[in-house]
Amino acid sequence: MVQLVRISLREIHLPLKEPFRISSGVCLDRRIMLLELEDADGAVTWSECVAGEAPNYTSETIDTAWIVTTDYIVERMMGVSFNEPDEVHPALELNFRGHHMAKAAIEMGMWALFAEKEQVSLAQRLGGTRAEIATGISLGIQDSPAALVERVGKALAQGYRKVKLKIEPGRDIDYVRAVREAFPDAPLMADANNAYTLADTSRLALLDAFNLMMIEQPLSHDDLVRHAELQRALRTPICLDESITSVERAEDMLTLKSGRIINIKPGRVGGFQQSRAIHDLCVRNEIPVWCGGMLESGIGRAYNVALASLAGFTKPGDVSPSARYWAQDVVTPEWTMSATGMVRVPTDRPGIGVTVNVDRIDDLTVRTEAFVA
Ligand code: OSB
Ligand code: MG
Repeated sequence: MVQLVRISLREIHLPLKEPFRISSGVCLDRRIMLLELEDADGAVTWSECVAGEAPNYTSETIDTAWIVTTDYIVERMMGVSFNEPDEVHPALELNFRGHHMAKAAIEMGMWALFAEKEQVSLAQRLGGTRAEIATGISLGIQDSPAALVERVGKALAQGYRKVKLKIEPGRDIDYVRAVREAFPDAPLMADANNAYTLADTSRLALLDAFNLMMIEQPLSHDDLVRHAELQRALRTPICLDESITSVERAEDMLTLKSGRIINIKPGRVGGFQQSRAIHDLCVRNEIPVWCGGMLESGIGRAYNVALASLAGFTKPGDVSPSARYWAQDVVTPEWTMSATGMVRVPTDRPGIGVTVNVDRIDDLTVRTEAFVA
C-alpha cells in the first residue's frame, strides 16, 4: 500500500550541451519540474514531468503542469491509500480531462514508491524482462546536409543502434538522401513532428527511396484519419508519437490503420498504467513499440529505461546516455551506453535504480512548493 504524506515540487534549469531543433521549435535550456514524493512509512522517491518549456509538442508546458499539480492533483493524491499502482491512473482521470504529463509525473512516481516499498526495481515492478535496452539517438535539425552527415557518423561510431533525423519541409529529402548515401546500411528513421499535410504526400513518398525504418508523426498532432490515408500511399511504415495519447487512441490507430509502429512516451499517455496497456495491445497485434524521449534528466530517464525493459519494446528507444544531453546529470551513476549501443537496466537495487544528487538539484533549483498531509 502507498499513501502520500508529502509532495514537493521543484523547477530546475538544466542547459543542454547543444540546442535541439525540431520542426515546431528549438530548445536550448530545459526547465524541468521534478517531484519528490514521500509515503506514510517514510519511503521517498523522485519523479520528473516531461512537459516542455513551450506548448509546441502537446498543449502542456512546465507552467501548466505546475498549476495543475498544485491546484488539482495534490488534493486527489495526498493521504489516499492505493493498494496497487494501477489504481492511480483511474483516480486521476475521473472528471479530470487532459494534462497527461502532469498526471504521469505523479503516477509514475507512485509506481516507483511501490517498487521501493516492495524492495524490487522499478523495471521488475513493471514486469520488465530485459537486462539491457537497445539505444537510438534523436538528432535535431542541422544547418546543412553535410552537418547532419557528420553528426550521424559520430553517432554510429558511438554504437547507437538507430539514428532518428528530425525533418521539416525543405530540410528533408536532401538531408535524408545525403545521410543515406554516406551510410548505406545504417538503421535510419525520420521524425517530422507534424510539419506536413496530405498535400505533401508525393514529397513524403520520395522518402520511400531511402529505406527508412519508419517515419514518425508526419501529420497533425492529433490526427489519425489522414495518417491512414498517407500510410496507404507510403511504403515506409508510419510511427505515431503525438497522436497516441491513450490506449483507446492506439486501438483507433489499429482500426483505422493510421500507422504500423508506436513510440510510447509515458508522459504523453498519462503514465505507466496506460503505457503498459498500449504495450500489451501492440504485442497482441504484432505492432512494434519503442520508448520515446523528451530530453529528460537522469530521473525521467530512469523511468524510460525501466519501461523499455518490457518484452514488447523491440526497437531501439530514444534513450541516450546522460552525456548526450548534459555536462553533468542530476543522478549518480550517470546513464551510460556501451560501445554496442546498449543501456543497462538497473535491477540490483529497489526503485528507480540511480541515486538522485540532491545537492546538484539544489544548485539548479529556481522554484519550490511543498505540500504535507
Ligand atoms: O518528437 O520525439 C519527439 C524531444 C522533444 C519533443 C519531441 C521529441 C523529442 C525527441 C527527443 O525526439 C528524444 C530524446 O529525448 O533524446
Ligand atoms: Mg516524435
